[in-house]
Formats: sequence, structure tokens, C-alpha cells
Amino acid sequence: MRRRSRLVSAGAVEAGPGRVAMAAGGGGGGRRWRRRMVAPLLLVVFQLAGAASAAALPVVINTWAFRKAAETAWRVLQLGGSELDAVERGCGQCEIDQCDGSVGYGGSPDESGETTLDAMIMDGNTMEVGAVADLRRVKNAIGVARKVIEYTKHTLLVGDSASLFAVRMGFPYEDLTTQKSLSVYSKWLNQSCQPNYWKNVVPDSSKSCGPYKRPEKVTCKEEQTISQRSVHNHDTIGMVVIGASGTVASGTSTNGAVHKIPGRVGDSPIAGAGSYADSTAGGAAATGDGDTMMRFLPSYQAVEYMRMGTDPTVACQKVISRIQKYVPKFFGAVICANTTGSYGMYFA
Ligand code: SD4
Repeated sequence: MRRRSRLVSAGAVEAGPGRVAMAAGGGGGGRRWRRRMVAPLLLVVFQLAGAASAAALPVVINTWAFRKAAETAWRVLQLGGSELDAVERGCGQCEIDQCDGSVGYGGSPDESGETTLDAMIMDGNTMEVGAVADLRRVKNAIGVARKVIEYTKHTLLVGDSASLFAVRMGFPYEDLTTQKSLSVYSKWLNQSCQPNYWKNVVPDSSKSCGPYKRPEKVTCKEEQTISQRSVHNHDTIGMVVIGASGTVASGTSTNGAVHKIPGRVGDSPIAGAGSYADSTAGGAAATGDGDTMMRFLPSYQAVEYMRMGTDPTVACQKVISRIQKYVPKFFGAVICANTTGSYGMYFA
């Protein structure tokens, strides 16, 4: 198919039995990011090569140029692991590697300097989801998310209680702060806590640090642009794995938004927002401005478009366009794959 060959030709290399593609493509909206980024790579794909049909299974796709994550997931499948295992290990690889500083420990310190993690994993056969948000002092967030599926009847655990659950499941308590996250934090303090995510508070959050409070008389200023967010602080891993029999699994892992207000949870651990998997249709995952994306459930919507027969690239495009109608300055990306192994992406 035209779409796939375009992706594959955007820097494809052969790797073992699989075909690997790294793509920068997207569409009209992509131009903005392209200008801001050097060599943008927003999708890595591992797919069985040499198939006669246009698409082939299994396929592993993930956001950004996190190739090692895709390789790890691919290897898990080759060794007979499940699609869920592949997603867990693939995203877990990024947590170990601290991919782009946006996944795992030591990245995106919040306003108190602490790194906290959000992750989810979804089984497209059973529609079970395990997720953790605002997870503290535990590194392997997606591993803990998987345990939520395996050992609880819940879907999402948060904060210190999620950490306690993790310890009960055998994960060690570890300090997620590093020299690097400390220095990002102290630089931010030294520049009067700019940028930050507050608005309409006193003292003026565009000029000084908190603590902030509500003003006596509210004068709503125009919302500050989200210029504080950039591709440099939003590189979540989102992964979709479709096994040889069409079983779909998906997952995400992130340390969220740098300088976030403590307690903030983004889209990544929210089913349908960060990712979605349905073995009767396909899978999708998102990266970007989670505070906006979680209002639109783009991953769910993209999967539903694919269920109706929409091409994956078009499905991704439609959900991004819908968000842009309400939030013109929105930036983010969605990756999509259907159960035949066709895949696509779009970003704004
Ligand atoms: C968030 N969506 O917490 C995540 C960040 C992200 O690529 O996707 N970065 O808002």
C-alpha cells in the first residue's frame, strides 16, 4: 500500500526477520514540529518482512525513535512471549533507558523536584487495563501496571498507595531523582519557576514562584500559551503490538510533563487516551500534550475509526484534527495499527 511504503522508505533498515521503519511523516500538521526538531522520528515499526500481502503480522509500533524498545518487544514475540509481554518489556526497556528523559526515573521533575510516573497496559482480547498514575519511588511503572491486571480487580491505582501496592508486588522502593533531574529543578527555581502550569493566581505565576492562591477578585487573563511545553518535554513511549493471530495489546509509560503541579496525571495512564487496544479492530497510542488529549480520548476514537474500516493513517489524522478544532495550538501525535498489520500515524 502506498502509505506503508512511504513509511518504510523514510529510513527503513532490515533487521533480522523483521522489517523496521522509522518515520517522520504525518501530514500538514507535521510541518510545525519538523521545523522545531532536528531529524524528527515519531514512529518506529517492526513488522514481518517479505509477506506477499500489503500488510503483515506480527507488527510492533511505538512512538518516537525508541528503537531499542521496539527491538525488545519484537524479541519477546520471537521467543514466544505474548503481546502483553511484548508491550510490557518494550515500554519497560524505555524506563530502563530513560528514553529522552521523558520515560522512567530522573526526568520531568515536578514543582517539588520529584519525578513521578504514569503508565498503562491494555489487553485487546479481554479489554482489561492495568494502570498506575503519580507513582512514586518505583521505577518499573508499566510492570506495576501489569500487576494491577494480574492481581487486582481494579484498573487504575494512584500516588503513594500505588507505590505501596508495587512494594507488595515485589518492586523495590528506589529514589527516582538523579543529578540531572535535580539540576533541571534548580535551574527552574532560579528562573522564578518559569514556565509553569498555573493561571489566574496570585502572585502572578508568569513572573514568580508560588505558593499561589486564588486572588480575592478573579480577573481571568487569557490562558498562557503552552509554549512551556515542547517536544523536548513530551516524549512518552506509546506502543501497539499486534501478534501473528491478530491479538492486540497496547501500553504507555511516561514521567509526564516537566514542572507539572504535584498530583497532575496526564493522558498516558488513561485507557482510550494514552492508548487503546481491541483485538477486533486495532490499537492506538498517543504522545504529546496530555492535559488536552485526555479530554478527547484520541486512542479510543482512532480504534473505533479503524473498526469502521478507516485506514490507520486517516484514523490518526481524524482524531488529531478533531482536537485541533478546539485547541488550535495543540501538539501531539497518534500512532495507529489495525488487525491486518497496516499502520499509520499523524501529528500536529
Ligand atoms: C503527558 N502525554 O503526560 C504525556 C507526555 C507525552 O510525549 O506524551 N510525552 O502529558
